[in-house]
This record gives sequence, structure tokens and C-alpha cells, in this order.
Amino acid sequence: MKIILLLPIFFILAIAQERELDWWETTIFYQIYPRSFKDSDGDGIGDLNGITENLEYLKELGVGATWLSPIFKSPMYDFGYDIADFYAIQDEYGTMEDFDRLIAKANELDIKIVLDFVPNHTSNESVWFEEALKGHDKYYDYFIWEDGAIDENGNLHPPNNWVSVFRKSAWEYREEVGKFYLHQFVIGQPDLNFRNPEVVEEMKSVLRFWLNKGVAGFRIDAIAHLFEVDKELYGGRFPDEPLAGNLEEDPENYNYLDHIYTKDQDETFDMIYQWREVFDEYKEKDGFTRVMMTEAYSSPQLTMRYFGQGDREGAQMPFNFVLISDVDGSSTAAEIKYALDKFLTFKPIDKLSNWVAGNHDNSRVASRFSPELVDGINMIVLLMPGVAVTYMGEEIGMVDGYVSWEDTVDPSGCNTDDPINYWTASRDPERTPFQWSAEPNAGFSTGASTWLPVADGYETLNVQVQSITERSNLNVYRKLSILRTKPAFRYGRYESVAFNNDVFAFKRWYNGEIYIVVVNFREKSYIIDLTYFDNVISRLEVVISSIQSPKNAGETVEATRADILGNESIVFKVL
Ligand SMILES: *[C@@H]1O[C@H](CO)[C@@H](O)[C@H](O)[C@H]1NC(C)=O
Ligand SMILES: *[C@@H]1O[C@H](CO)[C@@H](O)[C@H](O)[C@H]1NC(C)=O
Ligand SMILES: CC(=O)N[C@H]1CO[C@H](CO)[C@@H](O)[C@@H]1O
Ligand SMILES: [Ca+2]
Ligand SMILES: [Ca+2]
Repeated sequence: MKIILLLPIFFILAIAQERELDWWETTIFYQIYPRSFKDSDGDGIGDLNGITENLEYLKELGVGATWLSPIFKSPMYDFGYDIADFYAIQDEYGTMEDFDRLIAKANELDIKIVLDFVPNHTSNESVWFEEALKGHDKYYDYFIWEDGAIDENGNLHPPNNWVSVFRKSAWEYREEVGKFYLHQFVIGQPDLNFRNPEVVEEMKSVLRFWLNKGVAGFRIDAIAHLFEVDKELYGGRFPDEPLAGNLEEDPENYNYLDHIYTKDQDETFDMIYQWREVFDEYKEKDGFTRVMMTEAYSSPQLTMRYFGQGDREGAQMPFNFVLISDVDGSSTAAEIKYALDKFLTFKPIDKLSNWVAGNHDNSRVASRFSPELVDGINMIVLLMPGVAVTYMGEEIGMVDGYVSWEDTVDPSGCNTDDPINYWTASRDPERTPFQWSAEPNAGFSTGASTWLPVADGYETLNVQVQSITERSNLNVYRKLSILRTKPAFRYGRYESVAFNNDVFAFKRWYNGEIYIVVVNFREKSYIIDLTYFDNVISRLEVVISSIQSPKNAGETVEATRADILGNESIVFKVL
């Protein structure tokens, strides 16, 4: 009698433990690079209407939110990361009415729109910078100015040795002012002065402007570079940065210096917490959480500070870049495990992890790993515990496009001044137009030409072909996005192992439901004993397999001797 009573109570307790998850905790964020997604008017450049017309595609992927790279008015020296007017839409992308229509359509489909916030700098062609050059005090103080250094021959040099992320001095002289301004990125991106309270207020107004328009949050760009050291602590002049000790490196390269004065300054974290307070003002009004994602390529310890500190909340999603910066196609299974464990190990216990395998700054998964590993990496991104982020095109396994030196437009590529090796620095290859179909320009544009060339092979690698091909990266992705909604992936625990140099596997389980994901990173086949994992006995059923796998969903394998073929990735369910 007692036992019969206890069982249901135990069951109820186990279920009740799980708190209700917020919208952003269960969704997939899909990054759109608007310039390359869909051109609606034939000028060869993607635009807002192109996005609005294709939001259904996101819905079919199982995506609940999209973050858009910058759509604001810009002279495009850094393709929109140099903003001339934070309150206006770039003409070639559309109008404010187009933006409002995008939000309305997204609301209809229940897709959240997240915008890119680029607070570190404006464009050198912003009204603010132009006013500063004209001697308007208010705007002069929006930027960071420093006197040059004069040598014994009377020649003028930059104030110190700081170099920009895209090479060469981070200082640019302006005759109008007789001083140098700081630009941690390209010359066309003067850094804003966050030690000026008016700049802090101005940037909060920018956030409120777009939040009022209905955006669901922001992804914050280049946050680690927000503050520079307080020069008052150094006698009123910014000190030189020490050498990184990497003497082989070209002194004009960013990695030549150790960026102790221009990156990861303490004040940055406080600013993040202040912005979160702005987001939370909105949540208090309507109960809907605005989400903040931060972009910083920093150590795990520093990355965790973005989550918050003490009773102050920060970003819900400090981007976890391990799949981009720590591993690639040459990594061993152990290195993969080590990288994936990093964020999970360092993150506060009550915060969520997130998984990002690509963006518009890094070589694509099919090129960095291999086309055969596209499904395997998507399994990792979508089935590991936490939030998934997909860069547009990774769901169909797009490859880096070939962009000749003549066609190269990315400042990071052009600044190399090197027609042979430019491609190692250029970010154009991962920004080539989205491949919709086998039509001219991959169905991206009806124009005569496109702003970047379409990648080779689009005739067979595109959404249309993959939609009607049963075994395609796209269909694997769709199945994964559905599987991801199961409790084992929402609430389940996680355990992983490298079975050998090549085969990585992880287990997700919840209330007796157990899944095992196996990814073979190399060509060699193996017989794997999956009973290594607790409670895995007898047989497992194939739920999803990578496209080149001969195994079909529903087939079963013996747990003690699962044959895992070369390049094969499989999601198993324990029977
Ligand atoms: C802005 O900077 C770019 C280099 O990034 C330069 O070509 C352009 O002339 C500058 N514009 C103004 C108005 O200074
Ligand atoms: C596995 O992937 C590699 C790298 O792309 C490729 O060269 C090889 O042909 C693939 N082998 C199999 C069995 O799929
Ligand atoms: C991933 C990303 O958005 N990177 C951006 C970081 O910031 C610089 C400067 O704003 C951009 O050039 C990058 O594209
Ligand atoms: Ca267009
Ligand atoms: Ca800065």
C-alpha cells in the first residue's frame, strides 16, 4: 500500500523540479548577414524585404529567433560595423517602414528579431564625428583624442604603439583637430569615449529606440574593446602596450602586442550590467525577456563575468566560441571533448551554455572541418545542453567561396596589401551569397552581378535541392531541431567521452530517456562499445544519421559493438 502511494508522489516531485524555461532558453538563434541573405530588388545586395519574404524558411528550420548583422546607415568601410547613424536604416537595405514590416511579419510567425549593437565605435562619417572635427565640444568628447609624438627631427608619429585589430597603427591623425583619434578597428571606425557620461546615455537611447520598435534584444559587438585604460592613471597619456613576446610576428600585426590596456578592462563589465538594466526596464513593463548576447574572444574566466556579478545581471548569452577558436578538422576527439567541456566547466551553475560554430568572421564549418562533418557539428550545436546558434548557410553545409584579390572587399583582406596571401585574413569567403536554388546567382538575386561572387557548386548545394533530397544536410538539421525539443535535450544531464583519437560521443538523459550522439571525426571505421555509458545495455536505435551514413532511422545496433563508419555521425536512442 505504502509503495503504491509513494511512487506517484516521487514522480510528481521529479517533474516539478524543472522550472519553466524562458523563450530564449529553448530556441535556436539563426544569424542572418543581411547583405548576403536575399536581394529583393535586383541590385545584387541583400536587403530587409529579402529577409521578410523568407522568414517562413526560418520557421521551417525550427528557428525561433534571428540576429541580424548591422542594418544601420553606414558608408560600409566595414560593411555596416561602421555605423553613421544608429537611428536609421541603410538605404540599400530598405526603409524604416520595411523594418517595421519585418517586425510585424516576424511577430505573426513568432520569430524574435535580435539586432546587432556596435557600441565601440561609430563611422568616421557619422554626424557625431563630423561635428567633432568641426570643433563642436560635445561631440569632440564623444571620441578619444591624443597628441602625436614628435621625434628629434620634428616628425609627427602616432601617440603610442597601439595597433588596430585589422593591422597597423590604431591612431589616425586629423588635421582639423591637430590630434590623433583612436580606432581599434579600421580607420573608418573611431572609438567612442565611454568615460564620457553623455556617450553612455546616448548609447542607452539607441538601445531604447530599437527596443521601442519591438526587437527582442541585442547581440553586442566587439565588447572586449569597449574601454581603454584610464590615461589619468598614467600621467595623462596612454601607455605603450607590452610586446606579446611573439617576435616572429610582423610588428604591424595585432598579435604582436599584449593588449592589457585596450581589451577586457574592468569597466566593460559594469557597462554590460547597466545595459541589462535597460533591457529589464522593458521586461518589468510587459513580462517579456529581452536577450543580450556578447561577442568577446576572451578567456573563459573573463567570458563568465559577462553573465553578471553578485546581484547584478549581465548577458544571458556570452558567446561560447570554442567550436570556432579551439578546434578544427585536425583536432582529435579528446581535443573536441576538452573544448566542449570548457564553457560547461566554467559557467555558473544557474546559467546556460551556448554553442556557436560559425559567423561572418570565420571560415565555414564545411571548410574548417570538412563537408562530411557538417551534420556532426550540427548535432553538437543543437543537442549539447544550452542554446544553439546557427550562422546562415551552416544548415545546408555551405562552403567558403573563392573570392579573387580583385573581388576582395573586406578591409581585413584588403589591409594585407598582399594579392597572394590576402585570403588568410579576408572574411569575404564566408560572406558569399546564400544559396537558395540552382538559378543564376543561386537564387539570391535577379541582378546582373552580386556584391560578392556566389560560391562554386551552388547548382547542387542549395536549399531547393536539399529540400527534395531525403538525405541532405538541411533535412538532418530539421530533424535535429525537432529532436532538440525532447526533455532529454531541454533538461537532461550531459556526459561525454573520446573513445579514441577520432570518435567523440556524448550522452543526454532525462527520466529514463537516454540518447547517445556519436561523431567520428575521421575516415577510419571503428567498432565501439557504447555500454561504456551507464544504463546503456542491449540495443540502440538510430534516430538521425549523417547523410553519407548507410544507416537508416529505426535500424538498431548492438550496444557492445556499434559499428561507426568513417565520417559517420549518429544520434542513437537507447531502447
Ligand atoms: C573614413 O575612413 C576611410 C578609411 O576607412 C577613408 O577612406 C575615408 O576617406 C574617411 N572619410 C572621412 C570623411 O574622413
Ligand atoms: C571522409 O572525409 C574526408 C575529408 O573530407 C574525405 O576525404 C573522405 O573521402 C571521406 N571518407 C568517407 C568514407 O566518407
Ligand atoms: C563576429 C563579429 O560580429 N565581428 C565583428 C566584430 O567587430 C568588428 C568591428 O566592429 C567587425 O568588423 C566584425 O565583423
Ligand atoms: Ca537589394
Ligand atoms: Ca574602445
